[in-house]
Amino acid sequence: MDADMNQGQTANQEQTVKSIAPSVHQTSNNTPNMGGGVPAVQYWAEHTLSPEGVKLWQTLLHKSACLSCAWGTGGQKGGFTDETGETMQRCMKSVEAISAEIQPAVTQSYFDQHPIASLQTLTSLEADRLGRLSYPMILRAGQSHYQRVSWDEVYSIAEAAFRQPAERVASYSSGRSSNEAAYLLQLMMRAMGSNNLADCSDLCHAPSTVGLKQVFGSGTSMVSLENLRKSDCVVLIGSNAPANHPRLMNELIKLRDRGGKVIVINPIVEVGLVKFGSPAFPIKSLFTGSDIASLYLQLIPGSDTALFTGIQKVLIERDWVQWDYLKAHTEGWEAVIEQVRSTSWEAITSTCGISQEEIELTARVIHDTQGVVFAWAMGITHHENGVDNVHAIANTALMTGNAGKEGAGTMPIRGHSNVQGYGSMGVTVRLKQEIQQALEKLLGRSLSRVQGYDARALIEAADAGKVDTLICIGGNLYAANPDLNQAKQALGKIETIIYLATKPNLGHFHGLANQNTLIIPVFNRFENPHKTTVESGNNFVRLNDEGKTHLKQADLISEVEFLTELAHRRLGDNPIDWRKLQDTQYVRQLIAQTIPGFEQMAAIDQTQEEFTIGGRIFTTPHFPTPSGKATMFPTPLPHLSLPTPADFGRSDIDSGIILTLITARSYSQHNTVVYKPGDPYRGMPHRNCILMNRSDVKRAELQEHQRVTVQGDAGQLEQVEIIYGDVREGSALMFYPEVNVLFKARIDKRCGTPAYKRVPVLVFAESA
Ligand SMILES: Nc1nc2c(c(=O)[nH]1)N[C@H]1C(S)=C(S)[C@@H](COP(=O)(O)OP(=O)(O)OC[C@H]3O[C@@H](n4cnc5c(=O)[nH]c(N)nc54)[C@H](O)[C@@H]3O)O[C@H]1N2
Ligand SMILES: Nc1nc2c(c(=O)[nH]1)N[C@H]1C(S)=C(S)[C@@H](COP(=O)(O)OP(=O)(O)OC[C@H]3O[C@@H](n4cnc5c(=O)[nH]c(N)nc54)[C@H](O)[C@@H]3O)O[C@H]1N2
Ligand code: SF4
Ligand SMILES: [Mo]
Repeated sequence: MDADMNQGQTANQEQTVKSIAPSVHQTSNNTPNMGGGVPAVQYWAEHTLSPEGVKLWQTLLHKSACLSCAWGTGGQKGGFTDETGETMQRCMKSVEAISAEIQPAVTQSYFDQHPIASLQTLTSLEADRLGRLSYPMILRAGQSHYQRVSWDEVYSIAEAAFRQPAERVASYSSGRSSNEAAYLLQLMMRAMGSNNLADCSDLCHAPSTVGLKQVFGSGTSMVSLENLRKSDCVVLIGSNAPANHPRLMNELIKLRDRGGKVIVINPIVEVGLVKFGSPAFPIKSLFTGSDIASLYLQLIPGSDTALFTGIQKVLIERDWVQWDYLKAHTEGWEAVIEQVRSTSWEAITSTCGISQEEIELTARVIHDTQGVVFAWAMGITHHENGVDNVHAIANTALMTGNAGKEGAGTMPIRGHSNVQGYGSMGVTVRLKQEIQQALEKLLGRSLSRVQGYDARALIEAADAGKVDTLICIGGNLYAANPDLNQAKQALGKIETIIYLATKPNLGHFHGLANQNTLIIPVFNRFENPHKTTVESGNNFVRLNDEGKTHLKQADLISEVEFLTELAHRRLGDNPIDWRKLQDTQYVRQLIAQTIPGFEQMAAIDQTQEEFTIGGRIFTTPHFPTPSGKATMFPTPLPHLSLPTPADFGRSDIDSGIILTLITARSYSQHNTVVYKPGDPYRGMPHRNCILMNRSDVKRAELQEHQRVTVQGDAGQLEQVEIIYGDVREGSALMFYPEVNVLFKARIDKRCGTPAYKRVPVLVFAESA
């Protein structure tokens, strides 16, 4: 095709593309007409100019990675730089996270005066606002209050607890802490003979890790930030990046500026994905906003596999498949092509709710662009068929030759700021063989081959009375799980739970052990007395400088010190000299020695050179699989049926509606920790709201602002206010963690991740 023709076609196509890009609907009187914008800067200004401002600025400038998301801003080149050295890269989410960490300490008299029954009435926001934890505490069986406890007693309880049989001890972790703490945690657990290393990633991107590993032999993003900047199309699937990865929005703005396209796939029209006002471009973007989506596909939740099968069907029908690439660089493609061919258009469009015409247009945009990056988050992974979703995306990338070249590839957008580092360090129930062998060499004996518990399996095992001891390095295992009542009951059967945390959260008050619940207050990333490292979602390792805490007379400990001391007491000094590892330099030496791709860690203390992990970024189509080729897997279409009122045991009600509930984050929370009650960008004034499509509300004979009951298969929430939103008909949105009381866990069995984004609920009027 000659260049002119090509250009003509692109211009026409741009028009059509625009026609299905949404304009911003004012779904509620007060919703802003773009994401980001002035409120984000106002928040910045209010906080940085307030009395806490000095401390906040010191922290922002501290040479350490941002605490919040895995986009990974900050580090040795200063708090504001990304890995390419570009500055002005800290968003208000970072300020939000720091503000919470620089609160004063909760006083001892507070815990002396408030029994556990009173602490259990606190909301997530109230628990976080209590302030920082500053001394070790214990809640003993039969007692009503958390009490201060000496370090001697802490260690003697912990040591005894870890003398239980190895299969009855477990850990859970959340990727806020360092690579060094992660490495020590798994080394200690494995040295004790336990593989029970549950991690928040089990509830998050495990389907990406499992799915990508099967296809490409590597479970992380294959796209570097530099490569993202060379792409001319980003397909953004199931991500609310304006709230959860704000600096990614700058990349999308730059992409649109250079003539690239953004295809958004999401059942909800998120205002910031239509238009985003970025403080990084004050003149161009902040006040008027920049267009983000060129094409917005508002599909039925849980149907992404069907949509991608449709895109692949167009590629086959129009002969747009890169056959030479497929034959040379992939295996298993025949079965995938056959499956797509034999799937009818009717099945595809009725499953995903997107017309054939729209799917054809989408395929054309992907076909017409040079480098396509497929990026996704929880909208893809939080499903019973999460791994299929990931396979379907990877298949599309492979059929169009968009894997293993510059400016293209598959890019899971990771969650917590060091969640990926936790996986790399071996905190996983799917340990890589190379690491296993290296650890065996280090420990001088073979490791247990018993399958460990992932986060869901841990809850089930605890509920079945099979766990005696649990150590939690951060996180909130209680509130992050589906079915809060089950989570509480399960944790309540564990004899000893040790929580290492910076701030109190709901888990510390509801996730109580049968005998002893210990809370160990720890330094956060910018306070640690030693250097640490973390890994961003783009596979970039950052070095964090030592720091100091603002808390006066606090009795904090570093995660590294606690773990090494516990390991020393429990395991002695042979073959690992645990106390020597309190100096994190030595931990980095072990990491360099045993974790593939981390060889440069050996010199980082001398060079201070942050680095991209070896063997992860692919710019040529050779992958770390036995054959060097990618493996393709057929992806069956999901059967998306809904229950009936009778299934909820509610044949008594004659009004109401059954909806597919998406459970997600508001614009002002970090996972289970709520920073502000409402969500202005979705017009939701408080947390007990349900965002519904106007026509569903009418169909159910309900009204906006009416208070309703929302019932799932595990529980119900009452007095929930209906808010109109641009949600796909038949679905709705509510906020986690509160909503976790509603439903039981349905998981993708290949990775254990719960279907948080497709929860069947019955919504009905209170009077019914
Ligand atoms: N400020 C802030 N930043 C964070 C976090 C935070 O809580 N606050 N959490 C961190 C963590 S751990 C994570 S995992 C990430 C989470 O980042 P996201 O994945 O962006 O978070 P969610 O709020 O779960 O939003 C999921 C999006 O997927 C869409 N979606 C729901 N169902 C489907 C579906 O079936 N298909 C498609 N295509 N889309 C769907 C929803 O409408 C929503 O826009 O953010 C990280 N960053
Ligand atoms: N319904 C529903 N449920 C979900 C989700 C959803 O979308 N919907 N999302 C899931 C996802 S993606 C995830 S990742 C999980 C999140 O689950 P978790 O990671 O378990 O939970 P967080 O709320 O991130 O944990 C926050 C706590 O970590 C502690 N903390 C913070 N910084 C540090 C530190 O430096 N060191 C230590 N030791 N502790 C620290 C603080 O005490 C804070 O209260 O939730 C999952 N649950
Ligand atoms: S995008 Fe993520 S890593 Fe970057 S400043 Fe914002 S919260 Fe921090
Ligand atoms: Mo996550």
